[in-house]
Amino acid sequence: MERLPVEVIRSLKSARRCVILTGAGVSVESGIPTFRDAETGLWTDFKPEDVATPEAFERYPERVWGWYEHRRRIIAGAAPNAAHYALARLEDYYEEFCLVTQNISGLHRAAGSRNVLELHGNIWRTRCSREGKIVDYRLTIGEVKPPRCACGAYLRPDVVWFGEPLPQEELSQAYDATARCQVLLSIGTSGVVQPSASLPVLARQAEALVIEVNPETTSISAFADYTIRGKAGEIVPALVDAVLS
Ligand code: BV8
Repeated sequence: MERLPVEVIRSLKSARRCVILTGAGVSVESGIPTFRDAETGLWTDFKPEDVATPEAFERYPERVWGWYEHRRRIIAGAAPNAAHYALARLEDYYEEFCLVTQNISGLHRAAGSRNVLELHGNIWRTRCSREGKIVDYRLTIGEVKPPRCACGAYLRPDVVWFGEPLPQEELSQAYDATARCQVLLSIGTSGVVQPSASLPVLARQAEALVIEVNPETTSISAFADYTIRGKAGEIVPALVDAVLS
């Protein structure tokens, strides 16, 4: 594992307000494929516009529901990894701490993180595609036809598809926390999807220190003061241990 820059530890230790941004890469060590890693990415078989849009659900409800079923099955077999648990340990160190995630698996909360903003929703929540209300539907893994709401419309995963707005409350809390933070740690995101990918830029503009943990270079790397190349499951626990020691 790459040596952790002393300045990174010093800055994380001295900061009082911290924002974490996570993407699919933080869950790789939990066995959940990322979206864009070519050989394993979930999109390998589909293009985002094929399955993660309201139009796709309108045209092929069973294909879209089936794809989320497939992902629920993968996530149901996954547990939080050392990176998730380390971030949960870090939360109480700061006066202000906000974990902003693009992931829909719920693994951060399962690991004990409390102040989590799910910008793209949650795969375990289901809502009526017509009324928009959350429906307490007992999901059975393997069901390939989307169930129907009492109103007759299809139920859908309560996630944010391309072309759909992000949840206003979570997004404005994420912007506020980012504007106030002294350090933003971006973990396991390619920085492709907007508006989530703009948070490191906003943090930089707010003169916060931006640190990236990712095995690859991403579009966020250009805005990062420090890029730590490596796996979240190894780097993040080492970072947190150093901060809390
Ligand atoms: C909106 C659904 C407006 C749930 C997802 C501005 C500029 C350009 C485009 C746009 C823009 N504004 C809007 C857009 C369009 C679009 C967009 O961003 N398109 C992109 C493709 C260009 N954005 C939207 O449509 C958003 N909506 O802005 O609406 C609006 C306003 C009002 C009214 C109407 C409309 C909605 C975006 C949300 C889309 N939904 N998911 C689901 O099925 O999951 S996005 C999807 O991508 C997931 O949520 C995922 O989390 C997210 C981001 O991907 P990453 O998490 O970064 O995953 P990725 O595979 O890309 O990268 C993984 C990384 O991990 C890699 O870097 C890899 O190196 C690294 N890694 C690998 N192994 C490890 C690791 N890191 C650490 N450790 C390891 N071991």
